[in-house]
Amino acid sequence: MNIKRCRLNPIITCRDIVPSHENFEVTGVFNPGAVVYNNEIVLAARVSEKVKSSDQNIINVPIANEKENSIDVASIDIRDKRYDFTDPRVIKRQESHSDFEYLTSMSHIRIAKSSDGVNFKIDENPSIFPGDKYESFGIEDPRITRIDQSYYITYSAVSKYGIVVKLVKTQDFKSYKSLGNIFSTENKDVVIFPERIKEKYFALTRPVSKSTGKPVIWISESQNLAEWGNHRVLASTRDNIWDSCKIGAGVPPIKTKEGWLELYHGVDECGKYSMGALLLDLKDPGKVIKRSLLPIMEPCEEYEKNGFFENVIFPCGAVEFNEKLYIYYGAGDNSIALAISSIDDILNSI
Ligand code: MAN
Repeated sequence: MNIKRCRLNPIITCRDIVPSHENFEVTGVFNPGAVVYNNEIVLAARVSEKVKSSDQNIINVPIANEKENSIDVASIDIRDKRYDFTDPRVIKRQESHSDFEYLTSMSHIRIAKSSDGVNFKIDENPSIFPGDKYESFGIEDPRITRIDQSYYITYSAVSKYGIVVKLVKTQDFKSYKSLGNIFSTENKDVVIFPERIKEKYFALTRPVSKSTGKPVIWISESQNLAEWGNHRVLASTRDNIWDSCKIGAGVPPIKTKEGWLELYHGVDECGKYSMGALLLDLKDPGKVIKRSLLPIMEPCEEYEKNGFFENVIFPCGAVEFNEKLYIYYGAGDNSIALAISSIDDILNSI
């Protein structure tokens, strides 16, 4: 499989990010949506931050306060036996039925632009910052889809109500209009197709069932991008291989001569996140034509294996640029990396 990591990887790291607040420390910049806009590549990156702490036993979790338009801080002592800190991403309450009580950081969305796809100029301020009560723990993993002259950004919003999916529209990456919660809890990894198919919009989604089964990729339809229906399973996990535990859409589907190409993430029994591909029917995207048996990329570089969270390749955006496919992915929940391939090479490998 002909796919090359950029030799300057990781191309964006925490050191490149100005914190959004003087008391904050950046813990990651990762999982970026990507699109070409005005001949430049625009990334919508997830930036995670925590409140600085002078005591190494205390984690200060920022929580957006919608009413006051301010940030509250939950100070948690890592010696507190009521909590479980084994997953660096979350703080769990022992014996609780919930997956977690707090996230260890709060994320927002930051724009970065580049004319060569490798060297990025990163905004000093957030573009989309947690605002309403569904976003108080942060907003994560943006994906961008261009439809006609507008850019639609989907992202996961995390709060005490769970994880929902939001949709935001922009024409210029300067002002943003929220179109509300498009999928209720728990859903994430939503990518919208770049054009209507038989007059309907389509999206890949990732609902999570609490009762049975594993998190897998679904497909939904809409007349107006706001209300979605005809939800059905598109692709499931496969036992004993790299995508056996969960799968989720990665980049918004790319139109090719053979079908819609979807680069997705799959998680194995050890919690390793790798990237694979699905090929969907052009006229009926609910039909899978092909699926990669082996991952197209799996974590093997230092920055993918040893980040904030180990062994993660998490693609959220890919653009056709200079006759190649530039795939932007989060590495180790810590930095942004670039892999370059071509649509033909990926199609041939599936
Ligand atoms: C979840 C999400 C992602 C993250 C991966 C790996 O799927 O929270 O944002 O990159 O886990 O930690």
